[in-house]
Amino acid sequence: MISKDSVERSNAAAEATLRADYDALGEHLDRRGIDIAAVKDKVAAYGVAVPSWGVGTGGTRFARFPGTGEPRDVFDKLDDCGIIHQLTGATPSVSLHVPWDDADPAALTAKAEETGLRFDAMNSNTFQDHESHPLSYKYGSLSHTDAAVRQQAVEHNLYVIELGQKIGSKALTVWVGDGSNFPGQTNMTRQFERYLDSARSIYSGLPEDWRLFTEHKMFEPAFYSTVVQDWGTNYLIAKELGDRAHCLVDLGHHAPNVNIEMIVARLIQFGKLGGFHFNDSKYGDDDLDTAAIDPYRLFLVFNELMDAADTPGFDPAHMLDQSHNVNDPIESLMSSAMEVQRAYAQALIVDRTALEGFQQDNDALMATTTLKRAFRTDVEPILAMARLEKGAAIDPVAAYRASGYRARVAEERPASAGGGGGIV
Ligand SMILES: [Mn+2]
Repeated sequence: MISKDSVERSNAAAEATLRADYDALGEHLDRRGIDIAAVKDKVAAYGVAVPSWGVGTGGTRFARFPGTGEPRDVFDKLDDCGIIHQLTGATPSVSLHVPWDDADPAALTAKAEETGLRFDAMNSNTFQDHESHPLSYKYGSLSHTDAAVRQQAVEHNLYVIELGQKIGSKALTVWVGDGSNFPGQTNMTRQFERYLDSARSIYSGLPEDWRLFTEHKMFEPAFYSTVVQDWGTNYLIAKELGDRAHCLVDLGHHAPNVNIEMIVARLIQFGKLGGFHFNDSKYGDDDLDTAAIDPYRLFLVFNELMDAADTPGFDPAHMLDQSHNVNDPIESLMSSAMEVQRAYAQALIVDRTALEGFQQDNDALMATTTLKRAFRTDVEPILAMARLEKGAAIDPVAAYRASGYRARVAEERPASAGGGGGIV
């Protein structure tokens, strides 16, 4: 961990300015009938899960340029995730990917305790071959033509659930790369039937208090067709499987210009929104940092979530899922967690009564201005004050850079290889 002194030094330099900004924003929001302390308390209670695979440098199909002090194993990853939570106070949980993060559950639990973290949804990996899996996933996993490969993939998912139960997780996220690269390569109907059969076998092994999230993705690694390619197919899966099956929306897994907030609204309306993988994209599944390209879209997603906030049992999982190619992953993940918090805070201050009135009166201009007014409000002092009050950093990136953490771990962690493909 970074020393408390180091964080306090960093905060001392910024605290007076923050208090002045917070008070000024408080007065401004008060004139709008908004209690800044109530917003701050909600923001302080908010958390987004960090993906264990996010703390390493990602890469593309072409190359990977590793940074220094990259985590060597899941325990190093948890150390890095612990730093992200220490400085932002916004990422209390970690989502593991198995077998990448397979380890002794007692050791995982002990490390989580040491780093102040808990475990969010488990992720199963059947999109690449593993030493412990004798059969290849080259032509798919849950929808493979060979029943033995499908069985191997199902058993892996059941193993991941079992591991998750031992470390306090309550959900399994399944994403498969199954699809085809040529028209005619696969019978699309038969392939989806095979997928559904396998998914039913996984669902039947799901503990009563667990949820199953299926994640759709338009393309890649299959470039002609993908078996779970969009939210419609994803909804069909969740509906076929049962009440504990829900759809996970990864913001990067849609065609450009798709109205993602509308997909979110539909899934909420029919009780099938499981959660999110937050990231951003420009062209495809670019896995860019959350809100790096389109913060307004992220806000509009949160606007839908706030609209449904009072729905009984509504509790979607919030996770980051992005690939870091040019930045220090810790800095990117801290910034992204804060961007998610920002969108949440902005959605909290939307004047919903006014919005409903304008919608009812078909006053399109004033309705959209109502959203813009919330989006344009600089809520940074609310986020920073929430961090300060919980002992995190007013400016997490500045505190991180001042701490020398990366240089320190680089001494213990040998440089990783630069070759190999990227991360999904
Ligand atoms: Mn994802």
